[in-house]
Order: sequence, then structure tokens, then C-alpha cells
Amino acid sequence: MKTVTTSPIPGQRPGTSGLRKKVGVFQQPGYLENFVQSIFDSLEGFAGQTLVLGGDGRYYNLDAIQTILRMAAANGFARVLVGQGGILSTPAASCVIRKRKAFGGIILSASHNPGGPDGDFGIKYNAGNGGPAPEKITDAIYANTQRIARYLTLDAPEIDLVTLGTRMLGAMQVEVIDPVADHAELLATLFDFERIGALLRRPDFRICFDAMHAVTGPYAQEIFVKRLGAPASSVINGVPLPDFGGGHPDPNPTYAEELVKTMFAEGSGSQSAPDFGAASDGDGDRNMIVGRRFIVTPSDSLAVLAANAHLIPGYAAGLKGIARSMPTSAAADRVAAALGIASFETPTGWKFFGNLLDAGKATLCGEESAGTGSDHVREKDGVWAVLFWLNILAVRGESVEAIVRDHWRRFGRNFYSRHDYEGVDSAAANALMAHLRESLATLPGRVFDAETVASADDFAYTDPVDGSVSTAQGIRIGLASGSRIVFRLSGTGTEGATLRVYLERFEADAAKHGVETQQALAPLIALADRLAGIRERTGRERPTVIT
Ligand code: VG1
Ligand code: CO
Repeated sequence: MKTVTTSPIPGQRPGTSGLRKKVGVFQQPGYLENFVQSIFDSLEGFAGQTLVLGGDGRYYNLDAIQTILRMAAANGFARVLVGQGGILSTPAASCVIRKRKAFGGIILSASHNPGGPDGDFGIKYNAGNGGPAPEKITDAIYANTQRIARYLTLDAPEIDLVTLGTRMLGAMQVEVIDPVADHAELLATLFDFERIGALLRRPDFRICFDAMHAVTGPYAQEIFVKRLGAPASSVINGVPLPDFGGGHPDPNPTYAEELVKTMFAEGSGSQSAPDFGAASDGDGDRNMIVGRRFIVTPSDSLAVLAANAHLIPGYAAGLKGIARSMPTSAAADRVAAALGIASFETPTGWKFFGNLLDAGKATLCGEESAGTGSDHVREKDGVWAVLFWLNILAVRGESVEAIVRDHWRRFGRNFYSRHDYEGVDSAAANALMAHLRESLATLPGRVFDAETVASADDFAYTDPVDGSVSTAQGIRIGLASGSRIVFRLSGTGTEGATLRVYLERFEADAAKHGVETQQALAPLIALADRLAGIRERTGRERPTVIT
């Protein structure tokens, strides 16, 4: 065992979901070690306990795991459960932490950010409930990074992560576990695998799951192909690669191009578009759902899952409540109201759902960024969402598009879109947000063409369980018409700033539900630019990504 002298490295403040930086930054001597020691120094009582460790397989994953194993041993953990080959999807890690009663877990991922030597790397700590560390812990970790003076490690050779089983690292056990088994077993208790299997084995029903060369490949292979009997060709890009095959593992219409092309194919027979398509992100917590020539927006997906939850064995007893992040559309709130259950609006990031789930206040949670999940784990869960949809399809026997259109008829349609301006100059983005903040007090009552501003604030959240307060979570402009515009800066990017503009308009009239989304939102899009000066301040004519 050795104590290595070190000194603080600036910039190690965790963002929306852990610390994310370019691989080259993480490779600097002491960078990873400082952060990991700062995690351990923020925790109490882990001596003799178990840590879960794994990542999304991206470049630097295996090196980081070896480093963290040595540090965990030197810091006094009794045992580390590590996914075979260093692989654990974020929801699977959450599942393993809970099931094996671990003290917590470290997940190595920059999620939807690109990987490879020039890409991004990330690290986050999850607590014993299986969920992302709450701000109290991430604040403590950051404070530790600013005063760190030493880290603890071992002089020891690399551990074999290929072979399942237990080996020793100093006085600590390292158990290499099957990364899929626990998670697959849990999912099988929630969904009707027999019915889904019967659907997937039908010759006239085809699915396409795009793992984007990220972590869900092995999970999809085991669950959709092996357990449920879908043809092997149902999973594409199923082998995890350190650089995700050069792609951007973010399941949206821009980056999941291959899936979208497949799902919009015009041919006939086996050349025609499959009935159901889905994709997941780098670490397997996001999901994109696509019907035949029909993309389901994540906000609608959450609402549809909630409205159909009674059809699913694991949720047939009813939902306790539905939670969504603030920028996510209010479509789910309408379902909650119809069901007579509570709805919650939290800041962006899954860490804010943990208390609601632990306290039994919410069963389903979702974010507009393609994350949905439930109280089965404490993370969003991509494969779970796909199974949920497949279970609904198996019971209802209708197409994805028919189910969504029927949903709009029942509840009305929340036209919704997010416009991302990626890699914007940080100073310009900060100035844009500062300008909006300064105008908050004078906006209410102002009239812009057909719209009158009814409210304007910077979203602050008081956790209903522990009373903790989070401020400056996004600028909300509420309009008298019921529409709204939200402005936020991303907390997961690693280059410049990413401005996210969220646009929402409710339409009750079913005759108007067929309008194309960007067209339906055009006046709001123009108003967002007028209020924030997006084009002028960022120098961008249009968003980088529209979801
Ligand atoms: C984004 C999404 C947010 C999500 C977060 C982590 O954060 O907007 O909803 O929770 O990514 O998702 P931001 O701060 O960039 O808007 V994942 O799948 O990248 O861990
Ligand atoms: Co993710």
C-alpha cells in the first residue's frame, strides 16, 4: 500500500451526471486518482463493505477500472463487484448495487458523449440506493477535490477482468460478475416475457434495436434474442466498441441515423420498415422509440407508458406518482391527473428522482432527453423502456403510431421539441443566460404578437422529501396561452457550452394533431429567438440537433 502526495486539480466539479472531460484530461497524471480519492473521502463507513464498478466500455474504461480497484483496496473496501470485461450499463449497475446490498458504485461513462482517444470519458458515484449521488454528496466530492493532498493505492499487478469469479487484490476480494444476469432477471419479473416472446417470434412482426456499438449490445442479445426469441438480425451495432464505431451514441433522430433510415424504409416484405425500432445510448440508460415511419418523442413516450402501465404485470397494481424533469413536456401530468395520482417536476438529472422513488412517492420517472425509468432501479433504463413498449404492443395488438395517436385523442397533444446549440462559445452562452435572467422581472405582462408572457422565473426546486433546495435550474417563460419556453445550459458537455431551448404548446383539438411539430411550434421558436437573441449572440442560424 502506498500514500501518494498530490495537489488539487481545478475543474473537477461534477455536472448533471458525474464528471465528464476529454479522455486526454482524464489521462493526466493524478487526474482520475484525485477524483476517486475525493469520492472515497466524502463517504463514511465503507470499511469492510462492497463497491460495484463498471462502465460503458469506452476508451480508457479498462485502465480506469484497474486504477480504481487498487485505490478501493487501499482505502479499505472489502469487496468490489466488477462487470466482466469492465462492462456494466448504468441501470444494471444500479440493479447490482441494490440487489447485492453494496455500499455504492462507481460507473465509468460519459453516456451519450462520443468516445475514443479524442472523445469523452466520465465517472460518477452512485449511493447505496443505486441512484446517482445527490447534490449533497457531489458538492462534498467537489470540495474534496479542491483540498486533496494525498491518495491511497496499492502496488499490485493488473487484475484479470475477463474470467468470471473471485480473486484477491491485497486484502480485497474482486468478483468479476456477469454484467447482464442480475438486470435481466429483474426485468423478467416486471414484464410478461411469454407474451412479448410470442410477439417477437411472429413472422409478421419485426423489431430493430440499435445498440449504437455501446453498452446495451450484450443486454439486447441476452434479453431480446436469447430469452425472448427475436431473430439475431433484430439487434444492430450490437458489439460494444471503445469508440462506438466512430458514432455519437445518443439515440435521437440525428445521431441514430441508421435506425431512423431502417424504420422509414419504403420497400416491401423483408425490405419494409420493421414494426418497432429502438436505440439506447452509451451507458444504456436512454431510449429512443420509433414506430414504422413514426418517431415517438420522449415526453410522449413517458405519458404513453404511464397511461398503459395497468397492462404491465409489474405495474398492474397502479402507479404511486409520476415525476418528470422541469423541461420535459407536461403530457405525463395529464395522465397523472386522469389517474388521480401525484405528479412531480424536478430539475434536470436523474439524481433528483432518487428521493421521490425511495419515499414511494413516484413509480415512473422521465426526462425529455430520452430517459424513462421506474422504481425497479434508481437510474433511467433503456432496455426496460423497450420492454415496456413491447409489452404494451403485445397486449394491445396495435401499431406504435396508432397507440400514440389514440393517446393524443384522449389526452390532447403536447407539441414539443428541444433545440440544441452545441459547442457554442461559453462566454456568449453565459451572456445569453445572464441577459435572460436580468429580463425576468420585466417580462410578465409583455405582449409578443399573439402571445402574452404570464410568468418568467429561474427554476428552483425544493425536494419534498429532504427539503434540500436547488436553484438556477433553467429559465422558464410561461405564456398566457399555456405554451412555454425553457432555456438551460447543458451540464454534460465538454466543449464550449451547449444551449438547450425547450418548446412546448398544448393542442386539445384532435383535428390539429397531424401538424408537423416544427411547424406547430414555429411561432414559439421565433419568440425564443426574440427573447434570448440566440442567433445574434451565438452566431448560429439554426440548432445543431433538433429532437
Ligand atoms: C443531459 C440531459 C438530462 C440527462 C443528462 C444525463 O443533461 O438533458 O436530461 O439527465 O444529460 O443523461 P444536460 O445537462 O446536458 O442537459 V446521460 O444518459 O448523458 O447520463
Ligand atoms: Co446515458
